[in-house]
Amino acid sequence: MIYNIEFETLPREAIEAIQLRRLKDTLERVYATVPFYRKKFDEVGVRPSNIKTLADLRRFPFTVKQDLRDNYPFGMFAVPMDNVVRIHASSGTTGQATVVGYTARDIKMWSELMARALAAGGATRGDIIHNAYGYGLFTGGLGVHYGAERLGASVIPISGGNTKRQVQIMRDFGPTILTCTPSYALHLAEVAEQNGIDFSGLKFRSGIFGAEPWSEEMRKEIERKLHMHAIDIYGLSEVLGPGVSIECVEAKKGLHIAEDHFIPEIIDPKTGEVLPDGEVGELVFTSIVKEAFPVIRYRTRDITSLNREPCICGRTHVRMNKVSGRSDDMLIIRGVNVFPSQIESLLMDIKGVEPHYQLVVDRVDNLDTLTIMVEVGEATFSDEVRKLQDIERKIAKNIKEFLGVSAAVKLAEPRSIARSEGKAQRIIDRRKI
Ligand code: DLL
Repeated sequence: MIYNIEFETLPREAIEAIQLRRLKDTLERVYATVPFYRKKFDEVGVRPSNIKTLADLRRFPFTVKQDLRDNYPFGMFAVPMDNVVRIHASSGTTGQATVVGYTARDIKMWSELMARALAAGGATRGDIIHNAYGYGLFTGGLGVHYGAERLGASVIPISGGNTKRQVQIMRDFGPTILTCTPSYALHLAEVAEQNGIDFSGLKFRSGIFGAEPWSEEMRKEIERKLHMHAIDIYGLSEVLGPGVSIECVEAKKGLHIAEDHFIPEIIDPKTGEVLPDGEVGELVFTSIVKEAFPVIRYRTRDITSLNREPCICGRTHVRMNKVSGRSDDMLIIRGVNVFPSQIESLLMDIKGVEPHYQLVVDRVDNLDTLTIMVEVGEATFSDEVRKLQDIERKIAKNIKEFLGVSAAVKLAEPRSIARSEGKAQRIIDRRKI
């Protein structure tokens, strides 16, 4: 079902006319209200009034995650705090988190986009939605929740964790739509099996899975084990949260980007040059409706390509292909975004620990695991075992506290971690997705 038939099936010229009008408004607004954008535009000598066609957007500078961090927490908000009704943050509880805000109107439009997304994934108002995305600063839980209510469906706000109970609720409440990360979906299937529950006997029709990369092979496995359509949903806090783009259940081939709200571009991550449709590069978004936290040419670091072929579902919005990776070293561990540099700075805070470490990421029983191998100095290494264990515990505690991920920490002998001649190979990602 198409939730907003008028806007989701607009002819190309109409989409572009809306985009141009909304882009001009947004640029005027950020120039007037966000000192960061005013300074950046002035530096390269562009003015909002320079926008005559959509192609003129290319003259404007990119925005990157570091800019958000430099303006932590609220420096890039385009409205007074009086008008902000919700705050989310992408990850980390240190000063490194990126913080985003929403006005009441932003929440309304996000709900609309999530209602569209759920409908594209096969949901209708008669559905019961089992929402196992985390509720909290992460945008997944509340984003889906508001969309589900907007659609008129019944939402079970179960959030993440307590998997055995989730499985019981699935059996007892008979939900028809599942929303969670794809890896958690597979974990749910396993726990269900251990508890004698077969997904084929449950009522699910579609699962709407995202927040981390996943492959076509994983889609097949989920569909086979969970007996439902597996639909890809994409988004990021800086741009909105979930609902930026979604696959349609009819085609399951590429994610329709809500083009009346966001202008996508694909760039060469090295040169910043805009690439033609179909070429693979880094996805960049400009938001053209949001009030509290508009972003201009935000570099997502996600690698994909755009497809403008007409889709069998009737939606006219451009499709992005499944995200294949990132142009930076960000890891997504159980839905939490973690940069190796954040781990490094926590390690370096601990006395006796050396700057030689490796992060091993794996997937055990469909759940991500993180093991941190880190060297200690000679003096520390010859200490009692108990002292070494204390250090391991302290590191694990800090990582959990500041980054929100659980890690197994293994101290290694001095000089035991391979040295490299070029870039250090700090990340070993064994997950097969
Ligand atoms: O993950 C928003 C979201 C919640 C999307 C629920 C979908 C479902 P962040 O925590 O800010 O926001 O992380 C954003 O996650 O830049 C991608 O690298 C990655 N990501 C999100 N969805 C997908 C996806 C939410 N479908 C970062 N495929 C993004 C691949 C994804 N990567």
